[in-house]
Amino acid sequence: MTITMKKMPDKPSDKLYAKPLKEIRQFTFDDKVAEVFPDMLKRSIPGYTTILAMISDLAERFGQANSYCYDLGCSLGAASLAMAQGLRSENTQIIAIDNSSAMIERCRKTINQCELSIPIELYCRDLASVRIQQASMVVLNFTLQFIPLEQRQSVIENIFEGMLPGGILLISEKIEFEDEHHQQLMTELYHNFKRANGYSELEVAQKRAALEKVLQPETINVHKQRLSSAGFTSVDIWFQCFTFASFIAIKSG
Ligand code: GEK
Repeated sequence: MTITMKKMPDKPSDKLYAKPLKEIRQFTFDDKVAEVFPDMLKRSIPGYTTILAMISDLAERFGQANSYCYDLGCSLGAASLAMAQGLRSENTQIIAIDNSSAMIERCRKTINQCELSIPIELYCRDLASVRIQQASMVVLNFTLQFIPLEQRQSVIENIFEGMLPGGILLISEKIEFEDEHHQQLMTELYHNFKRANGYSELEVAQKRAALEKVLQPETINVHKQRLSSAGFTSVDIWFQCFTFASFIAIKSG
């Protein structure tokens, strides 16, 4: 499906951590973050645009007729729009969920500006409270990392239960490594990537401190084991760069 925007919105650049802050508050998805979010993600997540393109391709391949496609932690709806672009199946609906009202409000405005032939329903909810049903595709694009560790297994099990046979789950995450030397090298390369994208040393350090208790990365093995133990049969990584990875898991048909 081709999506046409009635008017391209302005995209302000992320300067949230550019000045020295007296106190570094815990990172939240408030209005200030939502305003600069597209710029923030593009400059902070290696491969973000590639991952969105893959979400579109996978939606075309895995979308089933009479099913739902979920975007959990949708922020401004980038993954929902990518799915809408790829989907070809009949009577498919996208359900996009985020617990930040700042994100959902802006997401709604963006979606209203697009001419879509596939409906996108938006809900401001905690994704852990949503019962997944009849899903042919579920996307957790950099969202699980913000869910408390003790809830992650049940979130994945709930997704598995609600998926149709042959359905696909895509999870992108910040990851950590068991080997501390590799961890250090990947972190340094990632910080170089951020500096190359115009973030200063101060911005990198302050953002890192703000995210420290909020974003909890896990190892590749922990992710794979969780997905397998929930029942997914085909589980692997399709994208990896520095401290970021994207997994796909399929519920066998
Ligand atoms: C993208 N997927 O552009 N319930 C619902 N939403 C949540 C929860 C929760 N419990 N916890 C966090 N969020 C998007 C990018 S951003 C990734 C996702 C990042 C939401 C949170 O409000 C935010 O909008 C999103 O998850 C994570 O493809 O900022 O690194």
